[in-house]
Amino acid sequence: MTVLPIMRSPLKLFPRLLLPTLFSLLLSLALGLGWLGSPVLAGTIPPATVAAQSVTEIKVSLGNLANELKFIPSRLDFVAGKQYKLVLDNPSPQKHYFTAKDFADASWTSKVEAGKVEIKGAIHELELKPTAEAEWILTPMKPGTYQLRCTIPGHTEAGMTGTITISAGAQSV
Ligand SMILES: [Cu+2]
Repeated sequence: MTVLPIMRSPLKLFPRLLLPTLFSLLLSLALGLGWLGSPVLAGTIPPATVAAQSVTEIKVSLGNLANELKFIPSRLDFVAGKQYKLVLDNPSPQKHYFTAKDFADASWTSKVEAGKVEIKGAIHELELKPTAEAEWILTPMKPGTYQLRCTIPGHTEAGMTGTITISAGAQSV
């Protein structure tokens, strides 16, 4: 029905010329948008960068208000090659250590932020005083099972330990 008025129009040649022209115009538009759209998107957020920038946050408390000697949670699971923000806090009335040397050696540390200090380089142990908080941004690299403990005398023995795993992730890169 919509085509008929055109075909009845005095310019009888037009329908045959006009329709292909319209189609090619639409096609050019679609392609043009595609050509314009792709480089712009690729320029701002390349897929590889999106994957690299997504950070998984894991929170761990060193002790608690009741002053129990434990990490909460006591089991931390990571996937190799992914970036994590390990958020540590100490809600207990005494200081604790987050000691995981082998895990730290098996990971690539981007930085540690605590208070107004930003620490870069190898980190094996973090001391958190009461109410302290720290953020450890790292990428676990070497799959395995690693020990976590607090090295304050008596705390490991009292059960202030944990298990950290790094599993081999889907290495798509
Ligand atoms: Cu402790």
